[in-house]
Amino acid sequence: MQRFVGSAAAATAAIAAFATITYAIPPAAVPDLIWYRFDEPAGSTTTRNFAVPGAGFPNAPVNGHQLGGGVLTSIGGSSTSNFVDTGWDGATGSNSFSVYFEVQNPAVGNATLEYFFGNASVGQRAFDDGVAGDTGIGFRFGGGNFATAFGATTPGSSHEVAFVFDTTTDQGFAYVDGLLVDTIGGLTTVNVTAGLLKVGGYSSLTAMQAGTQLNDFRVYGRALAASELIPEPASLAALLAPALLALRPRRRR
Ligand SMILES: [Ca+2]
Ligand SMILES: [Ca+2]
Repeated sequence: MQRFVGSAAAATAAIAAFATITYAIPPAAVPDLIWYRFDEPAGSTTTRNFAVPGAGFPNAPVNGHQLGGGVLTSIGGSSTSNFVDTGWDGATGSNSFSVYFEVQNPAVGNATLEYFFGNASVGQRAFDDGVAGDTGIGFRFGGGNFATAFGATTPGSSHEVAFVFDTTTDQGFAYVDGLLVDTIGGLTTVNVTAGLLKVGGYSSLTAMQAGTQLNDFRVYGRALAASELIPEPASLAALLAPALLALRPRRRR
């Protein structure tokens, strides 16, 4: 009995530690185009692109929006002056691509159409409200049809979001916290015009809602597989497994 209590205490401590983990495990693969971790100290005016080999600026200018606390925090306003300048034209041609990011939403939402990122030259854009609904993020892969990350902008919530465009099957996918929530087809490969991919805003339209925080923003020049986007329950189980295995010998004593 004493041993069991000890094991239970260890398990409780382990679970308490895991409870501090906010997000599921991000994709293991290093992005090849864009990877902003936003870990620069407050007041920094550029953010490093950790992608290998990377596209655009190695240190991307951060206009308007604020760094600090390991995230990018939106100040709202216009995307004309408030955005991260990737320095990359965003044109992926007929190649597949994927966008992954973490978002923390303000405690109080709104009904205003606001933009998270996009490339105006092709109308490729991610936005909340409007046709994305009150708590969704819609992404028009090439300016046309869009997939929706349902629930991704619920006020006060934080989520991992991924949009995957597989040009070999001409399908678009939206994932929230590793779970596939939307699949669309018939996109056609229209993402061919050079322009500028902005992060934290889009074209000259409204930047993402003030107080919205982005983290771990990634662009891959390929379609991420579903197996690379690990759902939270699965990742929690993976984290718990070593602790549970460690408990087993004690229980046998
Ligand atoms: Ca960070
Ligand atoms: Ca909004």
